[in-house]
Amino acid sequence: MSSSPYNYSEKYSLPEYNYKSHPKASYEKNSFSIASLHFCKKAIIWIFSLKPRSLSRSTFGVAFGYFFYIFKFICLMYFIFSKLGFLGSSNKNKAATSNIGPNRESPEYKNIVQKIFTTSAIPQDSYLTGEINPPRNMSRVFAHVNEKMPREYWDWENTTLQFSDNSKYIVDEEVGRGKFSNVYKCKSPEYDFPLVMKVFKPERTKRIRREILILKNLKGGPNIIPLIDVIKDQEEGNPTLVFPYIDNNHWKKEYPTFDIHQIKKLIFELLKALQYCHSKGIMHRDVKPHNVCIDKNTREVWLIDWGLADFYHVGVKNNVRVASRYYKAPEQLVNYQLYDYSLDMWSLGVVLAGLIFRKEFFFKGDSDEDQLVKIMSVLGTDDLRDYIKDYEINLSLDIKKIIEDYEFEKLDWSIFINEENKRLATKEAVDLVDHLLRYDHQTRLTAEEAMAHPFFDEVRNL
Ligand code: N4N
Repeated sequence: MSSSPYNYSEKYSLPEYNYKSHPKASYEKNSFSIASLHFCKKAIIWIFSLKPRSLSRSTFGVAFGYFFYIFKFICLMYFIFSKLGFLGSSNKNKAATSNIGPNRESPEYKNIVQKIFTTSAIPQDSYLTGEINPPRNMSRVFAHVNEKMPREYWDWENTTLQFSDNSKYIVDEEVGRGKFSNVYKCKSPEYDFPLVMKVFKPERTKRIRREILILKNLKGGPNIIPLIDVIKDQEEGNPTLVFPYIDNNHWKKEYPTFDIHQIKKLIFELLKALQYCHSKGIMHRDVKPHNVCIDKNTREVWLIDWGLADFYHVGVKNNVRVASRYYKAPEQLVNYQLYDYSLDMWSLGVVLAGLIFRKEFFFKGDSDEDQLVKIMSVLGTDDLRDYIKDYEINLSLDIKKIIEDYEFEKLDWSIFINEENKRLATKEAVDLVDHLLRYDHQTRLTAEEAMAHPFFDEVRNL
């Protein structure tokens, strides 16, 4: 496969792409698919067509026949119920090893893709729990997703860590260093594609459980990095997550080369991942170019590092000290803790603004306070004051002083357009940025609404 940027659109066209050839296509085998339904149907027909009397004419034969008949019926029922998940507790242990990652050929996966691709005609009921006129302090969409799920779905504090055998992993070079973890390239004879190990630094065990539960809940979602295994590293025995290795260029080198079509495709793929995780009650909370991997060869987009992600619960206060400064939303900077999924939409808006205006960082503050000033200098101070009033936000003295002392007019987006970026900053692109970068988080587009924006007309049905 060539990696010339001119073939970009071809690589992205869904019908032509041969998913079978991709190594990742084979991870997930245990989901309840149409194929297993057919198997169940066949098995039922087989069992009921088998008359016990036909086995033998002796009394013993008849008794044995009936016994066999009932035994098979029980086996079949067990099989069906376990597939349907009624016997869920019995396959908890298997989860860590074999069944993680998207099987892009499975009917469920295709359904998800189908649903997300046809966003221009969004059916109303796809908003599941959507509120037309939601109260302040509550997400406009997917507000009650976690309430409706069993406790095990979101109660990460009460999960137990389970580690599989680590002896088959062979560690290569280090590829990344983070605050909470180091990432090493590695391989295993079980997988014919390269892997990475994300080795956590000690004392971080609480957070790891949250990350693992979230990765398991989101497995198979579009463009969500699939968790392959959970092990202990061979050297120190620290908890370690195993993912596929993504051969990617550094975003600082790659993003300045993007044309408008590549930008649309990238943002649209990220929206699919965000729409999916939000619909599952989860906010990523650290959307930034660093956490987006674009495969050099296949051009697939993956949203990685779910270490800061968390479950959304109505009325539960969240820590505002997450995300990287340049992508922090106003609600975090003014310490409004009842934020929701729309936090990710701000960060995505900042990524998009950086792309279309060809700025490495669209808002580049030297501190959290300065970050707010940078945002105010673009969006103006009046709307921020309205926002603070509307949501009755209690400000710290420092922030209060900043908001009172500065006076900025809201800038027209057109002032950011120059000779260099005018081909990217089209009317639609600027309009989308304008609908994502809003102080009032309830007025930002949701991921689903953003996917319906005309900016994506060109890429929506690829
Ligand atoms: C995560 C996560 C992180 C990675 C992969 C999957 C999940 C990766 C690289 C490739 C890489 C390659 C070249 C240079 C630098 N990390 N890093 N990094 O945190 O969830 S995949």
